[in-house]
Amino acid sequence: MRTQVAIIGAGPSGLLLGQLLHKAGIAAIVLERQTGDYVLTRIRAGILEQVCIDLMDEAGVGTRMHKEGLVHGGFDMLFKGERHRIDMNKLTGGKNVMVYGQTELTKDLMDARAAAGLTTVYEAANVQVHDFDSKNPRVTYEKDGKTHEIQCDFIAGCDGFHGVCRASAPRSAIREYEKVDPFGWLGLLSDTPPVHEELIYANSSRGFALCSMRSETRSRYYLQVPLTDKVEEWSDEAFWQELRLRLDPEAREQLVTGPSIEKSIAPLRSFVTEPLRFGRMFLAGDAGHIVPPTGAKGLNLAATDVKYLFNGLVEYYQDKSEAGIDRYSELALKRIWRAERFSWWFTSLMHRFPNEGEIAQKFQEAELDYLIHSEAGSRSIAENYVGLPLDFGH
Ligand code: FAS
Ligand code: PHB
Repeated sequence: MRTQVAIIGAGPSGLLLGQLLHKAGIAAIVLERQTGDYVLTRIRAGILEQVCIDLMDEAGVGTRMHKEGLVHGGFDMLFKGERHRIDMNKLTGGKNVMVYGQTELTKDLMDARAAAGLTTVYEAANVQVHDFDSKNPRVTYEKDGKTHEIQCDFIAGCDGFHGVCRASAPRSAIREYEKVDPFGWLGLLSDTPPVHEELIYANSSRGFALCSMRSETRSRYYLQVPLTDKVEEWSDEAFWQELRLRLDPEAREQLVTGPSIEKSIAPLRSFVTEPLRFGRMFLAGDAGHIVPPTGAKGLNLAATDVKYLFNGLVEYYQDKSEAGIDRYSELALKRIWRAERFSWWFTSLMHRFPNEGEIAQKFQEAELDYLIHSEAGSRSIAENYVGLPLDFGH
């Protein structure tokens, strides 16, 4: 079988790239090791930056997002028992974010791909990438007891943090930067009305908490927990009890609890691969980098990697120029490191770090107090949270 671009991974990165390429008349096949249903069971991101929203529109899959997504112009920071609103819309000259779950975004992309009759091979086992340092890269995989081969011009490694593409890059050609945080996030999804109309990020002496949502009837909550915790050790009641202890009196009063429909613990890490290109194989999304979810950047970074890579591939096929694909890694990494820095900073500001003593909490509260009462400080948070423009240049 032959195609122009072989995309490994049917998460948001792979599916968004496939959809953009299709609209540009560039052929691509998506290979995914799981089933589509399994991909949709993973509860992940919830916040879309404007650049991601625009890309969904460019891919022609934004209808349900605009109908069901919730536009948010701000969020609350809770510390020392008091909430303070960051008015992103005012501080950024009118920018907002949208609450629209990654599950829904992925479903929209899956449905569009199926409706266009495009090939996605689910349950593709033992995917391997070959000869990506030549002009004739190949991908092999196993399905229904047979080994299949795809010849292509390019391989897009959209296969996430545990994928095969980054692992296949020559060790001598790759540099990996990593910082693992000494805690995780215990997430709970429930069909209960959100505790507040916008998100609440809480810095409490007991640990970080986040009150988010997926709609006006479905809530998403997170608690910072030790890495040694196991999700089965957390009953729903224990979760709600701990969340109450980390909230302010008003939110505690407003909180509507109910049975969890999903509960999981995610580790927090900062991770970046340099470069993001190995011959004719490119890494995009979590395959190339991971951010702690505090800044809601993971999914949005994946979307902008895809846009930069898509632009380069269009330039290659339509203008016969390699300038775009040559520039991909440098362009994407510039934006990636900005988001990594914000996500690390926000995580450091809001979480309890072991062995740092009570003085660390006092430092955090003093910084939060400064930021909330400084227009420059609040604007810095707002600008980073709504996301940098695609072509932010400097
Ligand atoms: P993904 O990991 O989503 O997709 C990669 C796909 O490749 C998967 O479907 C996988 O099955 C497939 N794959 C892997 N290896 C393969 C192989 N060898 N062959 C074929 N297919 C293969 N971001 C936020 O902004 N906010 C959050 O709250 C948040 N929470 C998260 C919680 C968890 C537990 C995790 C892991 C991530 C979270 N993220 C969050 C980040 C997340 O949203 C990612 O940024 C997003 O899924 C990136 O999308 P992809 O790059 O497509 O990677
Ligand atoms: C979510 O709703 O899953 C979410 C929102 C904001 C974050 C992280 C996760 O910073």
